[in-house]
Amino acid sequence: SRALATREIGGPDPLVLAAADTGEGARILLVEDRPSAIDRIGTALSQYHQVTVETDPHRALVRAPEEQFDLALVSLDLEGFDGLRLCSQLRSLERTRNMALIMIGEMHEKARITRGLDFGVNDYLLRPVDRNELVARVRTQVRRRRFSETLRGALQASMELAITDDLTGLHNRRYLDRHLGPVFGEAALQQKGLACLLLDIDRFKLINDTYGHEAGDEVLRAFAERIRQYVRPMDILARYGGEEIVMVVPGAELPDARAIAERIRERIEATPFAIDGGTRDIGVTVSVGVSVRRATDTGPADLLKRADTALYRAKSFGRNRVEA
Ligand code: GH3
Ligand code: MG
Ligand code: MG
Ligand code: MG
Repeated sequence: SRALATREIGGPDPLVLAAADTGEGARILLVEDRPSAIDRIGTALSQYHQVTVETDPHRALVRAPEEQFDLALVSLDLEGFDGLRLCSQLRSLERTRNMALIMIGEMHEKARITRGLDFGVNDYLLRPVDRNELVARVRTQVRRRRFSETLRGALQASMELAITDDLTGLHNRRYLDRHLGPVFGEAALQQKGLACLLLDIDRFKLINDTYGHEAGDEVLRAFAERIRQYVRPMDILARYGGEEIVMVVPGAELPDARAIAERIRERIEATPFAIDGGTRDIGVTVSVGVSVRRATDTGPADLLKRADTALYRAKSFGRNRVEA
């Protein structure tokens, strides 16, 4: 997801993309049961888009979320079915909520058409459908839809970037600061355990000095990747400082936390990191400061402080060890 974020952020300006978009090549679902209209609309649109015809509105409701269309054209006067209801259902389904929607109706159905526009159908066409108008309205909706998807992607990527550490791909300090409070509060409320592991590479400065900063970076990335393997979905893993990683484990009491820390410590010690494309092995050890939530803690800062103190102890007792 980091690669994605970087690409999206560093990529072309969405506004430039939108201007260049021809609005062609969309996946379109045509929900229509009149053979003459299917032929007329299908033929016109097939020139520019990939058109799927569905005469059965019930089937359309199943297919639309599964097949991810960019746009649906829905007839308002389907045999025995309210096309307006289909539109409203498509609008409320999670997977079709953002799909572009165009109604096809008769002049005398203006009241229903207005209701449709009111709950979010994007546009409409009146019968007999004019070919050029059809093509133009579809193109406009396709472009609008793509543009908003691009913006959505860019926004999500920038939000991800803001909480991600560039070097390791782990969450950053900002993420930790924002999430630890709620996690701590939840644990306190439920009177559940909450453990904090502060992991710091031993004599990392020496690794930089010996092998160079680039190699140091590589070791850091590999270190983060290895620790990532010990994390469950509900845990928080963040780069805390230069070569320190913090791991927060909801539900864990001291024995569990110690065991996790000890497993990681052993694993780091046992297997050196292969760097420079596997041409060089660098042996590393890690010291871990462990703390668990206490009833007297007033906030996450107390928890972090004790982990830090424990880490300091692990360092002064000779490193490559776990202290709590
Ligand atoms: P200790 O066992 O006491 O932890 O010794 P140490 O050398 O690991 O500790 P110290 O905190 O004194 O030094 C950490 C070093 O980590 C210093 C800094 O240059 C280096 N460092 C911090 N961030 C990065 C980084 O992103 N990349 C690289 N290569 N080095 C980093
Ligand atoms: Mg240090
Ligand atoms: Mg260190
Ligand atoms: Mg350090």
